[in-house]
Amino acid sequence: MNFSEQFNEKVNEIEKTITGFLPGEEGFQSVIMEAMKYSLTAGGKRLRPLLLSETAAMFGYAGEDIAPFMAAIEMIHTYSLVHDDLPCMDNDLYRRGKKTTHAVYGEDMGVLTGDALLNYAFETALQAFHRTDHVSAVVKAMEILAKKAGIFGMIGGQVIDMRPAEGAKEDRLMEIYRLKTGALLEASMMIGAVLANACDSDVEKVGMAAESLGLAFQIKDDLLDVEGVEEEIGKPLHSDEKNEKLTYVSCFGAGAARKKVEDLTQNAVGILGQIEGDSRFLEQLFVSLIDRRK
Ligand code: GRG
Repeated sequence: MNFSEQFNEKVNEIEKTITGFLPGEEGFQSVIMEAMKYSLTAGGKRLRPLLLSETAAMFGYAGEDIAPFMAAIEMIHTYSLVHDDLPCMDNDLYRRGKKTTHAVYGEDMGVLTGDALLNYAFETALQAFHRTDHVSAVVKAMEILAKKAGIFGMIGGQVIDMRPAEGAKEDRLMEIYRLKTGALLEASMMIGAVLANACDSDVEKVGMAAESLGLAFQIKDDLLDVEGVEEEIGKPLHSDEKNEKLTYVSCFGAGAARKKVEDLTQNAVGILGQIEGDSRFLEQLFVSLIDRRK
């Protein structure tokens, strides 16, 4: 099988894994379960659960404690998008070619759907304790998940991004990207490594590779916002300009941004190469993201 066949097969499996953890639609509050399902099944690339399971696989691990974390990280990612689309943040009506959650269910339910996904992510991840003999690895994975999603990770990055710029432009931008985008990619790969019982130095290297990948991923996202194809991306272009956001492209130009995406990706691949294990699929995945179209 070539890379894209392997990729499609793995993503199809991930779809089943993730939807299998969704709560049943029941009770007077069933609209919230419906909205959680709507947002979680709206057509994401599933990059974070894929990074998680493939990092574990690189270390030769495929235990049952992985699946709850795969679902949990995608729920956290989805909550961040649901909240990011709200009128008080980016105020977007379309994502992935579909109406955003608040556009379908109302702003009140949009807020609550994000909250529900975040909380349910931890309820889901906790199921890993019932699927492992290696409790300390699951504790470590929970710590990574909580920290990287929070004020020292994704939420922290979003806070800096929402505030008027202070200090050096490039440093500030990179810090936003490292936290807002990179932190969840780092969490995904580090959790995979931790569950696979990788040594501390390998977990650290995996984190460094993911950090570099995260920066590349966000700069590519900036590029897609100015030169992507609206029908492929599934939302209007130029949203950064509309929201007066500084981006790598607006600061340094599209050419410099493309070069940066390649350099950061090669750096990430190089770090993976320093780790013993079969990293071929992950390396191909990293490189494939340079030319992603959505
Ligand atoms: C609201 C707490 C809170 C955080 C918001 C993650 C984020 C911070 C905002 C979402 C918008 C954005 C540009 C995030 C940067 C990360 C990013 C590029 C997300 C899109 O990830 P993909 O491309 O999404 O993996 P799909 O649609 O494939 O799931």
